[in-house]
Amino acid sequence: MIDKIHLTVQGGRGGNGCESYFFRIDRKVIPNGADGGAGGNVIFRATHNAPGLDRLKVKQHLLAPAGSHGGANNKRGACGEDLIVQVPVGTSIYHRDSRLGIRDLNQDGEEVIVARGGKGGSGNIGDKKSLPGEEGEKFEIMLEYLIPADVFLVGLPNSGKSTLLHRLTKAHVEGKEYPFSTTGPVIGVYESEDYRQVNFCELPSIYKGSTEGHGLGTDFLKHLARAKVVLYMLDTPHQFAVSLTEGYRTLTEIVRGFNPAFAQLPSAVVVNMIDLAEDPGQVQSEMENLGQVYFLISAKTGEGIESLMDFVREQTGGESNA
Ligand SMILES: Nc1nc2c(ncn2[C@@H]2O[C@H](COP(=O)(O)OP(=O)(O)OP(=O)(O)O)[C@@H](O)[C@H]2O)c(=O)[nH]1
Ligand SMILES: [Mg+2]
Repeated sequence: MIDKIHLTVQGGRGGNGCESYFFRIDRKVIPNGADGGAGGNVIFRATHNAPGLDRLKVKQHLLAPAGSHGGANNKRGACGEDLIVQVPVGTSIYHRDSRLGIRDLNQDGEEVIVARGGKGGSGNIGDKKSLPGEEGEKFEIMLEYLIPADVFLVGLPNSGKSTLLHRLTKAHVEGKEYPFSTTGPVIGVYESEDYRQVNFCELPSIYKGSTEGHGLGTDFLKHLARAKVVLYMLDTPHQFAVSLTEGYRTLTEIVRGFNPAFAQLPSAVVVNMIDLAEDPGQVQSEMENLGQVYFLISAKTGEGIESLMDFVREQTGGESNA
């Protein structure tokens, strides 16, 4: 999945104004050249149906159609059509050099004019001077797509994130016996009894080696910028950590190291596979000592998931992110 691309966008050129004269029978010369039409704008529109940004990679220079030239006999040039570029909901647009934000497109149907078309030149009608059309605005821009989910599952390898996501959202993911089976972010929509939707996203697993370039790296953590809640997933057998506590510390340290602001996001610890715990009481007391909001669940049997979802609903209350 490509989630960052550079593009050049340019509004259409305005049509030229026309210089033309009508020679009346009484020999009077009347200027009748019309104005050129304005060039089309380049507009970015967010939609849920848009394919990823990959498609835009093919054409890196987007130019809106020009306006038509003005004609004789007072015939105005037609305006150039707007060029509408569909991007997925969750796309942010920046000026490439200054990194200044132009707009975050977070709603279906939201749109922004990024480069305006040039004005059409005036014709010589009414004794004006006829002028050429203006160039359209031209900008170098950067598009970045961040997954617009409310709840992100961040966890150790094989901790059961896919299994939980599948159980809650029927997303097309399956829990697999081997670690790192999820190689890119996976999105699923949970629908509560009151028909409110909560968007979930499983991120690929992280563990101690991730920051040293092992596993799948950490680049995907950038998507947390849109999170309302982060669920840190651990598993009672703690295959990828010395202990649950150490596993939790590893996860939060990696996230904080990636972006200190992410440490402030609302979060909870989810200890999965409680059905496999030899001593659930011991797990509970270890979590009490951690001093964080925690849930003991089994993504397999469903145990504990109801109270986890009460918490999620409370944290994501109000409107969904997408
Ligand atoms: N007993 C038990 N097994 C579970 C539970 N949750 C997941 N599993 C199993 O644990 C294995 C790993 O589950 P996944 O859901 O793939 O874990 P993940 O965190 O998505 O792992 P990766 O993305 O591959 O790193 C699978 O074989 C699941 O069937 C649970 O609550 N109890
Ligand atoms: Mg997975």
